[in-house]
Amino acid sequence: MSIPRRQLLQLGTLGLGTFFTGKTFASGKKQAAGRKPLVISTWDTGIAANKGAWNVLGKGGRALDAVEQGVMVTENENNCCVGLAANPDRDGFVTLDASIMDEHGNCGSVAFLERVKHPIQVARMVMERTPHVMLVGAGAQQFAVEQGIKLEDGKLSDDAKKTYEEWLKKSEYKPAVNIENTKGTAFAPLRLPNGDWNHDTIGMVAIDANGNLSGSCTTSGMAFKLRGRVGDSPIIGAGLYVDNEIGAATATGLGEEVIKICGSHLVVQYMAQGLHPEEACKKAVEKIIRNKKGDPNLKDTQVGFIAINKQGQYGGYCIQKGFSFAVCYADDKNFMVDGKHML
Ligand code: SD4
Repeated sequence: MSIPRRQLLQLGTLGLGTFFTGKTFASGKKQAAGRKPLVISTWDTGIAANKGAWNVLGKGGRALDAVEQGVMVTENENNCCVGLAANPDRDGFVTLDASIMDEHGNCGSVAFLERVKHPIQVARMVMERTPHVMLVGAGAQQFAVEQGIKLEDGKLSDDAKKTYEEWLKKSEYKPAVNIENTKGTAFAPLRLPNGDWNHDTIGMVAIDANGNLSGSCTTSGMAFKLRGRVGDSPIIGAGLYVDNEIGAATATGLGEEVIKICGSHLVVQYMAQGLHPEEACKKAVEKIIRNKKGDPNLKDTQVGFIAINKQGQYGGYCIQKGFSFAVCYADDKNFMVDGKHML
């Protein structure tokens, strides 16, 4: 097949996979057709969050609104580790990080934010109402209040208080994020009423009926973290990245490792080279594993990525067994997928 020069130029920016509209990728593998609209999000809490997003997407709404509404469902849950009901830092304060990105490459984020129920809303306000990308700490809180957001009382939820008091007995600082599905650790977060382990982050990426992509990520970060610690979730390119010409990705797990490789941006760049979202996520996971070669902490490190591309194909990959993500593309199609894992 001969490709006209103009289209060849496009290949440079969009990647082979995009050009071939999702049927054959650079790897030569046949790929399943994509879906639009589509939303995917991390961990079991993603099912409820996807429903929130689908309320927007299913009616032909914008992906940006969907990813905001979707993760707000999780931020709202009292028994959930995302949002104000989450575990505190080592000084007993819940501090929240969130980011959002739209189809135009606009983005906003907040970090080290206290007493705000929906950090994702504030992240969107930073994006839409300021010339900046990121606000942190007291300044982010002040901005939220100026925008009409009510501050909550800052008390720990009953479950978080119990977990924190238990933790204080040893005050051992040994973060082990999200391997609780398989092992259970001193840092294991709350159990949901149905017995499932809960997680402290939700990352979500979506494509709407018009083919536009957006993403969001919101978290309380690692339980019992050092005061002031910020993870990957509010860092554009690390915990979240969207390129409307290529795809969108988000991350969960040990944020430090995600930041070191600009994880979500890397996943999107792999998709730009023509890799399917799952392959792209796998490549980013491999990079972390290569970086940590010989590090005894690798066995206790979890990172998971999820991604969708412009064709509406999706995938995820993680370091350790136990990571799952929720996929939704119809009223009656909202299901969990076990992330493939390296170790
Ligand atoms: C962080 N990436 O703050 C977040 C934690 C996480 O499920 O994803 N937990 O490092």
